[in-house]
Amino acid sequence: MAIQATPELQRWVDEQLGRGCSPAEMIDAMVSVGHARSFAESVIGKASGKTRFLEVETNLVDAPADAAASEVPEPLVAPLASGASSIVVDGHHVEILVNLHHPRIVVFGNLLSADECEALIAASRPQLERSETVNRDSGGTELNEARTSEGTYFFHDASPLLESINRRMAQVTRWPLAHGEPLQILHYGVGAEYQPHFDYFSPEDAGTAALLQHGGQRVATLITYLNTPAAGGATVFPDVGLEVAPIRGNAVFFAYERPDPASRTLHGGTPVVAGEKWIATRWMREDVYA
Ligand code: PD2
Ligand code: ZN
Repeated sequence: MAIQATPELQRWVDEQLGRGCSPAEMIDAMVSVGHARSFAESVIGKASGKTRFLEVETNLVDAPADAAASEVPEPLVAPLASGASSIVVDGHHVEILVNLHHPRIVVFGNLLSADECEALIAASRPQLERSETVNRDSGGTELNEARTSEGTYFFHDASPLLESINRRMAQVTRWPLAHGEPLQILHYGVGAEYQPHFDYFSPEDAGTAALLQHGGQRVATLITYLNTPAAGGATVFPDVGLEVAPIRGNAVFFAYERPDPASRTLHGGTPVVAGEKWIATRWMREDVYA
């Protein structure tokens, strides 16, 4: 199969080459962020040779030739290998718990404080409604057995609390708030789940054209856990074999530069086994959401 470069890795290698980094330094840097040495040697060997052609892990499927890559958020992440494992945003310490490069997934600790989580839940409770999903044909919304939760949403300037949370989310994701959809709050009771899906709008669906009118494609998602369920409710990424524990204040970010399963961002919320689960989801668009 033809091997496809990831633009993110390509950019990084090109920058290092431009700065005059030696192949050995670049290989060591790649290994220090979790790449296999054999893979790093293959990538750098080719990049520093004549072809400058990059390989990615061979378990990536080919990107479709006709799908252009969108620019996606690259979150504010301290390089864990450097010893730093937290960032400070507006005076608030946010931890970097997981930093996966392919696909781009970051798990943050303490994105929101316990008080902020409680306040968001309290503001949401009186206005919860059964969650709907996007109808793939019309672009409208409908009830769906795959999403057995209830929810509500808040516009960016709904309250000083929302403004402060939104500002932090925009800083951590390094993506303008204006490109974000209103913050969605979801509440799951025992047995409720969100079956695996992609958050982008599928190019094959008749309703997608209408949805793209409002700021283009979705390019990234930030799911923040507002409480810690007594049991169950993990967010899972089946194509990567990753399970993220829902812990109050923590958040999982993932980006998808093409609306294609090759993004490997299939994800779902497993059933709540005991207690309840509350999350806040920010979906991010290519352009200003309006
Ligand atoms: O609640 C979750 O873990 C979950 C899983 C999949 C949330 C979403 N998707 C979402 O809000 O897009
Ligand atoms: Zn989702």
